[in-house]
Amino acid sequence: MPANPPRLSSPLGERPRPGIVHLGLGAFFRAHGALYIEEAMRQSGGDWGIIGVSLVRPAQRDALAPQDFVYTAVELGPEDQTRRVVEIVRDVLVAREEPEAVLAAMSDAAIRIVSLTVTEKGYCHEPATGGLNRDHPDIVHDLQNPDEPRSAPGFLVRALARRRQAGLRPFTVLCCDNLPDNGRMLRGIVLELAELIDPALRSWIAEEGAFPSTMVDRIVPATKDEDIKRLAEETGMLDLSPVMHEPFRQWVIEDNFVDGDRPDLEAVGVEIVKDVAPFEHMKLRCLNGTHSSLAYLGYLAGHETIAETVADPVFADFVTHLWQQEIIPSLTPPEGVDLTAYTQALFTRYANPAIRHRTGQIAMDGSQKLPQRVLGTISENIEARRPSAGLILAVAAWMRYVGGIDEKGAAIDVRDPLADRLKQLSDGADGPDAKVEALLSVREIFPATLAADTRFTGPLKEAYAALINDGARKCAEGIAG
Ligand code: CS2
Repeated sequence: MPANPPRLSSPLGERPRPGIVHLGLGAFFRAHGALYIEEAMRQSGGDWGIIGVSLVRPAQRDALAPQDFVYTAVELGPEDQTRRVVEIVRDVLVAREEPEAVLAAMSDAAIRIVSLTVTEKGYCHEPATGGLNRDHPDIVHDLQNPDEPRSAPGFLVRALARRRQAGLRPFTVLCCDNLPDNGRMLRGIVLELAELIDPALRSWIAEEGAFPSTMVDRIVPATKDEDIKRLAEETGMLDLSPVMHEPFRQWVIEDNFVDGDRPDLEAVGVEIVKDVAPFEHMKLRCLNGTHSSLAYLGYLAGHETIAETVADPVFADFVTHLWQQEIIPSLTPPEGVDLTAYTQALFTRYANPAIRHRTGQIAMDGSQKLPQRVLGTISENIEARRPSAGLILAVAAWMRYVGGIDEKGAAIDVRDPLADRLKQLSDGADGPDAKVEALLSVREIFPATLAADTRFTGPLKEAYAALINDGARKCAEGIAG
């Protein structure tokens, strides 16, 4: 790389006027929604520039501000790559530093959509039920300090209250996280919080607001220092916040916007549909369910990335078994979709060697992910007397993972909002069966009926014991072989 490459900056003077506030401006949205929205504006016009918000950390703003908020999106195919400079982001605010500026932006009449990628844990909900967790420290804080919120639901409710007071229309709330019925779930959370503040506000949001459900899909591993360095070498410009993504992308959105006001997304391949549920189930179970399964088992088996994991024939067979025997039979496909072809294409996406998606990254926040990715499929399979041994093995691998020690005796850096509690439960129990029982008692993750069902707990205990004795690779081989 040249000694001091110049900083990337906006090549065009003119930039789009904002129409969207996005909460949680991480790599995923910058490599997915932001690109679609920019393309839709280029194609059909409209003022849909994006004001990004980081809820807590300033890193994203600090990296993007000196480069006029433009960044490079690098598409990594198995053989070649393409680059594009993205200019749709106009500003980045850090909510923890300036909550008032965020509320002011969200209450501006020009803003018609507030979209979110705050990750599963950002909704302050109970993963097992989807309802608001009223004891969440950020929710407790937001009820006491409504004008200085911390949580995403707190910002939504306060900004909607201000709009109502100002006689403005509500914005459309566009949830883009991997949660089941994500729009409906977020609507429930927002209404519950609004009710605690002002029942009239709740009614207004319920009547006038819109919370379309969405299915989002693109594999976007966290950007690494080596990506930044390589890009600077290739372009001669320094971009401190590029995003690396696979070629594939899909966005399915329920046709439900306040006053129908939105970018012309169909023009650029977004599917606007009546019912997102079949797409969402397909993606959460086929992609995210196997991603998490491969992440825990692959990590324990010593594989660093998903591509490395599926390059191991044992795990290639294992994931194929999961799709064919355990997941596809649980699904009703969206009209016109062939699930076998869909999962074959998924395998090719996982195997893309240019995408270095770390198993440790996907393993994060398992307590928030397991219910919708894996446990729902297991429950339905048990009721329908279909096989579930592979998914149950994945749950056992998660239990082993959150115990914090890998197969070689090294410590695992477990990142999860419940990490301390999970470790205490595991450490405090004596022997494999007791550890499984202890972790099954976490109601935020395991519904009481499933945790008491011996058709689940029996095989789970066996799988956990086998993982301790034989290791993840051998256990996965036992399932698919
Ligand atoms: C992954 C997802 O990190 C994870 O938990 O499973 O981010 C996944 O890559 C995306 O949902 C793909 O669309």
